[in-house]
Amino acid sequence: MDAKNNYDALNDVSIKEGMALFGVADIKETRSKFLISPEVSSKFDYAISIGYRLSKSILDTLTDSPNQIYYFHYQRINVLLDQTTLKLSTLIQNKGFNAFPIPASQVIDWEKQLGSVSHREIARLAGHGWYGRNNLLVNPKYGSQVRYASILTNLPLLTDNPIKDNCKECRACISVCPANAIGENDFNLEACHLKLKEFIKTKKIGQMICGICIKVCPGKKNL
Ligand code: B12
Repeated sequence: MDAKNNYDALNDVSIKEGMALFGVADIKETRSKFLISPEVSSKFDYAISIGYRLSKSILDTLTDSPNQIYYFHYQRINVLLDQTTLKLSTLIQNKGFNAFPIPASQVIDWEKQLGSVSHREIARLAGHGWYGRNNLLVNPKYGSQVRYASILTNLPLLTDNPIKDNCKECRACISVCPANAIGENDFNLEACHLKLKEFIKTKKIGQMICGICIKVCPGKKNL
């Protein structure tokens, strides 16, 4: 009963903060793969995954590369995600448990381009979607138009299950990728990475972003 009450209370706050998705992953099997030390990760059995849905209207302004309004939108979403993980962490700590909020977009290893945990893998385990051809998590309702953040915790919580689905016949992302990084069943991360570095120079965007494979992946039941 505690696990359900805790889940519902945190879900309510997450919705009030503007999140479109909330779910909980059991991370006992996965936590050893995280970049944070095992001494830290072994204390946490669960990870909460929250997701913010991007503005369709802002994505509509993208043609073949990132622009300034998408860049600002990206930054503000990261701030909102991080504020929401902090608020949820406060609630968890007030209940006498531990919370380890993971920032939406912090890179720990710059050479290998790695964050401390994979928000995608946590979101997948929390039932938010499947890995798409575009290498992003695809949610049935919102497609890839969601950014995620996570909180590791030992608070007793109900857990969600991964969705068993895939992109099926949809190939909308393959032909539009400016880096030609998306194949039928493979994703060329190096090509994607190089193109995003190029955009930093040519588009005067302060971060490695693109948005094109997000724009064309709106989900099946999107409004
Ligand atoms: C560094 C980084 C990058 C690097 C690439 C690094 C990399 N190694 O992938 C660069 C700069 C190139 C990049 C680009 C982009 N990124 Co980025 N990036 C990150 C960041 C900060 C860390 C990634 C990381 O640590 N990866 C480490 C590995 C271990 O984890 P992973 O990448 O998720 O991959 C694992 C699993 O997902 C799984 N997996 C992945 N694909 C598949 C496929 C199958 C079939 C299976 C079984 C498993 C599987 O296996 C992988 C290894 O364990 C994350 C935030 C985070 N902490 O997760 C965001 C993040 C992954 N990026 C994101 C986005 C949106 C983008 C961009 C679209 C940019 C933009 N915002 O416009 C592009 C497009 C990339 C693309 N199409 O894949 C989102 C993804 C959201 C989503 N809906 O999926 C994240 C989660 C940020 C967020 N807070 O939402 N990114």
